[in-house]
Amino acid sequence: MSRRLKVASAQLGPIHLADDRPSVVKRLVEMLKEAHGMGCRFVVFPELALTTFFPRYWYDQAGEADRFFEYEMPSAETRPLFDLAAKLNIGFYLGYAEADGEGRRFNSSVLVDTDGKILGKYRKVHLPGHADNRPHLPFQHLEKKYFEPGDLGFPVWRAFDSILGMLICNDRRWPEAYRVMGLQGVELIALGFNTPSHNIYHPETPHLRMFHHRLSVQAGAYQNATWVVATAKAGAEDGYHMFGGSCIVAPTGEIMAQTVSEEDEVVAFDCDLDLCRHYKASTFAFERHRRIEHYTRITAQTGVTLPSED
Ligand code: CDT
Repeated sequence: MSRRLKVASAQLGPIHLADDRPSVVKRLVEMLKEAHGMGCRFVVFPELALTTFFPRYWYDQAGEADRFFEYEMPSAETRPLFDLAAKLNIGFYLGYAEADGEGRRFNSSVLVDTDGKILGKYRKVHLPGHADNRPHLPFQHLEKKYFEPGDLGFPVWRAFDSILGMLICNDRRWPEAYRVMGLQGVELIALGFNTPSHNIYHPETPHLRMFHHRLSVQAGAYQNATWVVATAKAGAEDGYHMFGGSCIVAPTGEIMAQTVSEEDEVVAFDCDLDLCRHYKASTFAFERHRRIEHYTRITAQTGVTLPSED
């Protein structure tokens, strides 16, 4: 008998500055119910799923950005989602802005089990963007101002009869992130994202932006023999557009399900977890084929070291 896990990618349409937490949690609750109705046991919500993508805005007054952060998880406002999950016996991944109570702030996600209890937490490692004020840009990308890089590494958990890991948005463009989990036998990676349709640093067409998103998650899935469930927050938030393209990717690298809208939308797929084993035992049998003696640069340096010119 193969191991199967029916999962949902629960994409959110825009969340505007004026939208309050209870209205957002209501939308998440509706999608959790929909995923349950589809027979899913695990649902992946987006990155920063409780608020607008606030790092596009420069706030310089002390405390001005505090309202975007969660000070406990679950809180009174998010608890209905956790309670419903326990009632329906369904687990989920939820991205949110974390204030840890000791003055540190992270772009985080939690893994919630079918009893509504938090099983694990991940803090985004690869923070994109800048920390300084660049008011001349059409919008900003201030993750380096509002968050610290994650300090928890890339752990995996035994959950839902699988080995499960988490990533957040920009992490998906970094092969090292997948590989660290691949080396722990990961079988399903949950990943939420908010990706602006326009690159503020370098012109790119929306088509190319979507291509790079799919290229990254499909390559990460294939090269590590894992399922990847990538879920967007999409559409125009107060006029700032982000693309959709939420998808469920097989260990073959193929997209098995994807959203078609930029609204709240749930897509599901019944994942055969044993499909991972085939690739983990052949093309990507790490223990037989990896040559770590040649990989030292990967952990020894960040930037590029050019060869000498003489
Ligand atoms: N949220 C997030 O990480 N977004 C980035 C946009 C990078 S452009 C500065 C992404 O990789 O999709």
